[in-house]
Amino acid sequence: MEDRTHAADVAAGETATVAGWVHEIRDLGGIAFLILRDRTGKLQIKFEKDEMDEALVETGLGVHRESVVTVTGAVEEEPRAPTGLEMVPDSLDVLADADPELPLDPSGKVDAELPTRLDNRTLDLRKPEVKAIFEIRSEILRSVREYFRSVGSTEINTPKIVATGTEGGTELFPITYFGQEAFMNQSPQLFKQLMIGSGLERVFEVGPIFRAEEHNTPRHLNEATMIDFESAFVDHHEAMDVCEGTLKAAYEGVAENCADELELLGYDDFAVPDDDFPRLTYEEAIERVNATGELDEQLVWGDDLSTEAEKALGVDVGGHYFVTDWPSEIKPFYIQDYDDDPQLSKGFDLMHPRMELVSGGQREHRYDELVAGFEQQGLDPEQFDYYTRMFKYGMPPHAGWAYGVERLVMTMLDLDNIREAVLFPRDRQRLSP
Ligand code: ATP
Ligand code: AMO
Repeated sequence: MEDRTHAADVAAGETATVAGWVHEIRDLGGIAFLILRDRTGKLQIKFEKDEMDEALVETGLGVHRESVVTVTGAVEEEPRAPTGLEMVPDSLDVLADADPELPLDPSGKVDAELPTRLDNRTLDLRKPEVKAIFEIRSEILRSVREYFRSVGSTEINTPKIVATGTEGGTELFPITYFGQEAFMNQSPQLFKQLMIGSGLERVFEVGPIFRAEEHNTPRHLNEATMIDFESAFVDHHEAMDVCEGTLKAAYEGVAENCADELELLGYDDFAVPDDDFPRLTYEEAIERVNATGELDEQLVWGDDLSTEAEKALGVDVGGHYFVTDWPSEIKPFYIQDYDDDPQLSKGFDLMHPRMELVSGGQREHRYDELVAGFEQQGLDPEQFDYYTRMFKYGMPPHAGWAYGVERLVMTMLDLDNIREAVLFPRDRQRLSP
């Protein structure tokens, strides 16, 4: 519609054509209002029954809520209108009628439970505060891409149908691939590493990952989006620098470009983290968490950080922080160990006080050590030949990491459930829409 003006852009004294959804009809007797809603906001359309064409009044006030209409008319100043402007219609066309029985109320007057909202996501997203989450998610990805460009990183896309898994702790979704066993990929890990030996050197990917997590939690999905980064000729500390820069760039982008969305979500004090994120070693982290006295059972060296431990440490630190130098045995085979202490790895996690956001580390780039690492973790290096082989032909030292996008959105906006941060979540119960 070439001549369409958005609700937020109409000006008094002009004739305009607006298009959108019927948000509400308020009939006061002699006068009635149709509130039209589009992507940018709302506009009041005034119907003075005795002074206007009867057919126009009938169509305008007979239309069901959430129908799609286009209206042409003169825009006038009206201090009593919510936006200070209203339109007096010359014509109104119903482009798509809506059933009067709505499965949820997009005006937000009647609350709906999350499952109902997700079953009717199209209608749910008509609520400005729900739409705002996805505008912010889009801004996060835009600013992250811009940041990656500023650090000389090339965007790549790697296969999602693969022959092997990489992330030990989580199950794979099997599929059949022309009679052969195959899986949905859990992580771009091995492919992004293969790019380190290529001429690209420094790469990133934003893409889906699939994990057959059996459990149902507010912070796990079975299909999630990851932001992966991998760079040649850096160590794990330099990788953490980029990881921290990425998060700050995402917050800055949102602070700069999503003021309206933040306001809708009730943020008047949205803060971009500006301090350096503390880098605790794993040993310091468990000592610190034990000292809080919050755990029923003290952690001992070798334990993973439990959900309770992550929470207690989060409260104690009070902001984002890294945990570095993890015990080798709880980190994957591709993470490099310290030469002088093989029990200790160069893996790290970035934590938000509420949960883990990132895993990463310095990678094992030496062929013999890599193959030995497979064997130590009970994996068959033969199966990974497509990956290990390339380590024989000049693989530079490298490091990298991956963010879960939904967790980034969830922690940034303080959402209770990760499902709020994805349009069509996949969990144990939910396969459609
Ligand atoms: P990732 O799975 O990608 O590593 P994560 O935050 O789930 O990210 P995990 O290592 O799986 O990290 O788990 C972190 C901690 O959360 C572990 O101590 C684990 O016991 C705990 N945890 C994982 N899943 C659940 C769950 N469903 N309920 C309670 N605690 C859980
Ligand atoms: P990891 O398995 O820790 O590391 O995943 C990285 C980050 O992805 C997010 N994430 C998830 N988010 C929602 N639902 C899930 N089921 C889920 N699983 C993971 C988390 C997590 O911190 N290959 C390594 C990364 C690397 O070393 O570069 C990896 O996949 O935010």
